[in-house]
Amino acid sequence: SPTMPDLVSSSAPVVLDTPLARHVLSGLSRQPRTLSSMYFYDEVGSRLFQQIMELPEYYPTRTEFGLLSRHRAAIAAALTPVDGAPLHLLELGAGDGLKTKILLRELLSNGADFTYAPVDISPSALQELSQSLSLELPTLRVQPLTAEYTAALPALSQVPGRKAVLFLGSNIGNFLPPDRLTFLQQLARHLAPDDRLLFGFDLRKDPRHIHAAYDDSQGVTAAFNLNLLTRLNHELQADFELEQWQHFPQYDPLEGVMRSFLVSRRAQQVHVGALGKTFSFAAWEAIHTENSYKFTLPQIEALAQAAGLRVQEVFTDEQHWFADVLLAPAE
Ligand code: AVJ
Repeated sequence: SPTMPDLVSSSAPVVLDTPLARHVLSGLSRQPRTLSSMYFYDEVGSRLFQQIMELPEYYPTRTEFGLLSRHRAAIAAALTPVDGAPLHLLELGAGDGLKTKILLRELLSNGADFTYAPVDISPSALQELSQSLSLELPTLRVQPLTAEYTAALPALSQVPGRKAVLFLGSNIGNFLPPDRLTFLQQLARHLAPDDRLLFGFDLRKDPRHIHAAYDDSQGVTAAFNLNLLTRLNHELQADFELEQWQHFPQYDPLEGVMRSFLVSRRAQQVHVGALGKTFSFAAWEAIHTENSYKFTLPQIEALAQAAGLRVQEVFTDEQHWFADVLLAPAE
């Protein structure tokens, strides 16, 4: 009954068994400490990311939006089956779909026969997207799915007809190189010869531009990174004191990767209630929270080849800051 004192919980804490809890246990128990950027996107995080996309320093979204507008006719043509067969257009990590709407409009105005299937890890982002699509593009057939990318792949083999998979925004940059290859190989396994992929890649450029995009003057990116700790406080009953942690992004021009960290400003202990565990952090110890890889075209070619794919066409902006690459199964 609710009035009975709970005598068990103090000696045997209830350990929560969720993907987030398991991830935090392993990520904070290892050295260096790591937490995955996959968990940035709760409701607040998704909203902060929308704010990031509007920042003057955050060039990727604006650049990709521009190149999609510029090349929309060619891209829509490349994605549309020549024989008029129905197309299943899957988008991994759709978010607010702002960039994708350029292509959706183009396909609709061409009279293409297609279903749009956005996949996102954030239920709130996906719900907002579905609502805005039903208002702005009421004739569009939409099949949303709340899932992490890799969980959405098996469903691909169930799709009977032609498929195209969108993975925009350089989301692929979050994967470590071996995971990136595995992901693309898995995806390639679900493709028939006429299926296509359109992948966004942030390209290498002046490191100062890249750095500024992840260290904006308004502190939105800092809030986005720190929100991960707020999420752990709420969902795992942790007691992170946000003032004791600092957003620290660093670009490595050798590896072409922007790494983001949360650095402990002093020696401190953090209790995570849902794990029944306390973690000790040394002064200035870092938690690695994100990788955002930047690419070269030869690297993209090599990646495609290693995954059993070929680069069919590269769409880019005038400055060559970003590329949307059309991939097809290799012969
Ligand atoms: C959504 C993964 C493409 O890596 O640039 C933005 C996320 N992190 N600012 C990126 C992000 C910090 C973004 N991606």
